[in-house]
Amino acid sequence: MSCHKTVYITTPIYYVNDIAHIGHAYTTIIADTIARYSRMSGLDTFFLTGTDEHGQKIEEAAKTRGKTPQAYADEISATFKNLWDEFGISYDRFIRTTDDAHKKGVQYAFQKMFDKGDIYKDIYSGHYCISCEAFFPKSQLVDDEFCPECGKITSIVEEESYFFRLSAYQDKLLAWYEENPNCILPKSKRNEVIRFVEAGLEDLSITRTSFDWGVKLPSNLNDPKHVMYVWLDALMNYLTALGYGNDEERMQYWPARVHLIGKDILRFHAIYWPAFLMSLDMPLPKHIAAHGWWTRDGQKMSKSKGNVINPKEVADAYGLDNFRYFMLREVPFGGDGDFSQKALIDRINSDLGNDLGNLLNRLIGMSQKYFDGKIDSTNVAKYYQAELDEMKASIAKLEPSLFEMQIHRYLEELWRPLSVANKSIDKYQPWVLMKDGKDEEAMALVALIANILANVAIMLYPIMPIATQKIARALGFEVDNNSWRKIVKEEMLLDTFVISKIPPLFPRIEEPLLAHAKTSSTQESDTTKEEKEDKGVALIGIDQFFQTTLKIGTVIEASELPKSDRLLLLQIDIGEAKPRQIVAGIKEYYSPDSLVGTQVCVVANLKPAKLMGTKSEGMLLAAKDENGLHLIRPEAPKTNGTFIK
Ligand code: ME8
Repeated sequence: MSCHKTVYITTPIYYVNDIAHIGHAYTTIIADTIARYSRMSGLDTFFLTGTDEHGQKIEEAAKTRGKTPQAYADEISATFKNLWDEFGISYDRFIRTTDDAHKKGVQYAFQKMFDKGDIYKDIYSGHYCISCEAFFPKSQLVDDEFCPECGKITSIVEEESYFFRLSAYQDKLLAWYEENPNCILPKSKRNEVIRFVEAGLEDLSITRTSFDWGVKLPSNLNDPKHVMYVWLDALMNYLTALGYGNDEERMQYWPARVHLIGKDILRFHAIYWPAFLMSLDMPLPKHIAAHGWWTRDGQKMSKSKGNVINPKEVADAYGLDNFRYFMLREVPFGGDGDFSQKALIDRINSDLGNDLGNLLNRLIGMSQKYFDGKIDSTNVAKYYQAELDEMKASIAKLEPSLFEMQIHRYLEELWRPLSVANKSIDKYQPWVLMKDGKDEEAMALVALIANILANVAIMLYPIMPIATQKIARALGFEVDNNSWRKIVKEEMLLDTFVISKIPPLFPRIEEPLLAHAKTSSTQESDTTKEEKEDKGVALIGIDQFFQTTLKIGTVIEASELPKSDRLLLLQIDIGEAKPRQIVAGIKEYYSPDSLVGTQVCVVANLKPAKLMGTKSEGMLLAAKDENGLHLIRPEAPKTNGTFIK
């Protein structure tokens, strides 16, 4: 990390098309963790989050709820802000793209790019995915019409549009990636971006005329029918939040130390954003860090899929700090993680309860029993230098891993001193030392444990701010810049101190506390408690069922997929212009010939996938038990393309 005096940390600004789920909480908690560490270590820190409120997706979401986009955005934006407040997220500013100052700043930037000659007017004709709010050239579409990101059908747009000369920035972008090996984290993601840019960039359409809900162009362009492309509007928030194009009050925080995002929006941040910044002659962010997805049963959790888990429900049941620890410890940054209550409970009982909580309880017990709670560290180094050194070596490794987003490593490393402490108690047995009259040595051991816990409490504070403050207070100090500097930076031991008794911090959890950790905003409100608890199976609303499009089709061609023992390649007429190609794992049960001419049930809106290198555009319904696998078929012939309800 380069040495900046200020640290600017951002989360994505979240769309207001529905309330937050644990994916959003994850990004925000990582950002909060870094902001807290940064402040604790004395750096001048600015942490930004907020909501992204314009665009076609929001306009449509508001319309279906019979609200104006502004009223709808106000409502949902408040739910995000309230959630972060309840979670104690330490943001310095919550920006909304409907703020006047933001809109002014975006117009200012547009004008600057226009004056520079980077914006021109033309006709856009091509495909647009409303769900991703993204244009895709035909070459990237799946099957000429489906979105390569989310698999939904794209709409064809042909309208007058202003374009940003993205193509002119291709070489400069490649040079930036080249010269800044850590600009995109994790590094594997940087390679993906480089390959994408090397394949060639097309100019980017940055205005729309077919709807209204967006920032208007600067008035002197005199083109009132255009609104700005939502991603141009949204990305600019990182600058306008600092006063760009207005009072410039907080511009000293630019460039950002890190833009934290999920991998779904890497392209916008790693390609468009630096290109816009180059056009504006602004310095580029130090890091764009893209984490993986939280999945549910292997599927990306998303508002549109309706398979989301409500972070508040989890935090209320299991404790906010425990939830924060779990999310950051469970998944290596950049990787995907499947949410399960079992994994959460294991982390709480084992890492927090056994390793940390019990250690604190043992310390409290020993210090009360042998020394009336009064401890001093005078002789720690005399008896336990090796243990102290081991602890210091671990603590010294932590800071760099945090800023490189290796937070799971950070936590892994932070647990080593705990293990040193737990092992030391078992090895040196303070009760034996006391019995043998070695009080000084026993005191030093208890003080060693207390000092290890003090270091761990400080370094764990950014992740678990509540519990660690309790640990620190039990040891007689507060976690703050002062204690961080003395204990962590200057490696000083605690002086004479009194250990006070506190109730156990991590009581053991025996079984899942949530009947099913699931709440999606709108559908869930109709679900009764009894329904929720029904056999522990996640119940869905009718809307969710209808998110799956099921159709009747007829197999018109079938063949074996070369080199596969399991797969058949089928062409199925489901009443569309072209047959669907489906790769199905039914070779053991059906010969290709026996299938041709028969009817099947097809999942028709599944995101296309590749199986053994062959594209598959759907799935067949089948049932398998001890009598083998059988396809599900209509009882009587049905017209191809008939919907199954
Ligand atoms: O993309 N797992 O907003 P958004 C992990 N408005 N993180 C997830 C997740 C999941 N399953 N689902 C969402 C937008 N996220 C734009 C951003 S920024 C200038 C504009 C998190 O509401 C993750 O951080 O769709 C992801 O990048 C973000 O939410 C997308 O939020």
